[in-house]
Amino acid sequence: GNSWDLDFHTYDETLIWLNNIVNSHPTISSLINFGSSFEGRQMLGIRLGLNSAAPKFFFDGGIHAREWLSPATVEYIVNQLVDGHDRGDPEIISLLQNVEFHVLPIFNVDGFEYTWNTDRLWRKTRSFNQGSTCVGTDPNRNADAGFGGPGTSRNPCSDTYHGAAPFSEIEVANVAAYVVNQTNIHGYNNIHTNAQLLLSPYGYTNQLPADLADHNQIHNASAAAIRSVFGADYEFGPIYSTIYPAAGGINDYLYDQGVKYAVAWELRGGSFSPPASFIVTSGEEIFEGFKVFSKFIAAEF
Ligand code: 0X9
Ligand code: ZN
Repeated sequence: GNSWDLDFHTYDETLIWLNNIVNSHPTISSLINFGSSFEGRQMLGIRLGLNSAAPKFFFDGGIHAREWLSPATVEYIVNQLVDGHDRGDPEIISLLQNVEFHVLPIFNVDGFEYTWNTDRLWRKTRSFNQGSTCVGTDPNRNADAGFGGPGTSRNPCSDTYHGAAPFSEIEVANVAAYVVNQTNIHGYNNIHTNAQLLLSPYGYTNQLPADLADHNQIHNASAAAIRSVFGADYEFGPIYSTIYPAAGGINDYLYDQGVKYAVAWELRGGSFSPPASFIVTSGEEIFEGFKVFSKFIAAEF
């Protein structure tokens, strides 16, 4: 493993880490600037691949500020892809030739910073709400996918507050616009902790998506690969029936915009603040599932 993966890292450290990778690997990577957050922080990500004509797969971590294992696991995956390339691992080289990865390690940058300096269990964004002293919107209830529907709150003080309007949160609008403006993008994974589930559309309705059978197939294969590492059981299925109704999810929005495999994975954890030793454990098992998921995309598109 990489020494980066032995600890959780701040927003500032993560910017340096991204810049270091791109500076030392200009042929396989470049920076992605998704725009600025509500408080003016840069939302910085990385593109990784050897073939810009390959189907694209976007994944992000840290949409919920307190879910620190999520950015850490996303960063573990990036390190595995970079290190695998550097040592000439044929499986990783082939992956980088057949899929182009677009990655945003920390989605909710303002909330994440707030968990480091003020409130470890903060979840939402840090935007202001008119007529309320409560701060923040749940970015995972804010997309234009059944907005305001089941599993959302209209109370700005709630942790599942849907926000004033679809895409009122600049961070959610930035990510949605970025993905929608890509061509040939077929995978999107919005990575959370800690329910240990592989979730697929929909969260806003109990109606089943047209691609349910393919979603179940890719997740069944991913879950088997994850299980092969430490025996952990990750169940899978539509958000609505597998965890609970939750409208306004960005994965649902992107699915309805045509991204066929627009999913949300819930990592292991048991809490929102597991010890740093969980990073390598989570990373090792999730990377196996992630490779299987990526290979399905490479094979189909
Ligand atoms: O409630 C949520 O947003 C997710 N659980 S969490 O504990 N990480 O907050 C589950 C909902 C997943 N739904 C979508 N991605 N749409
Ligand atoms: Zn979450």
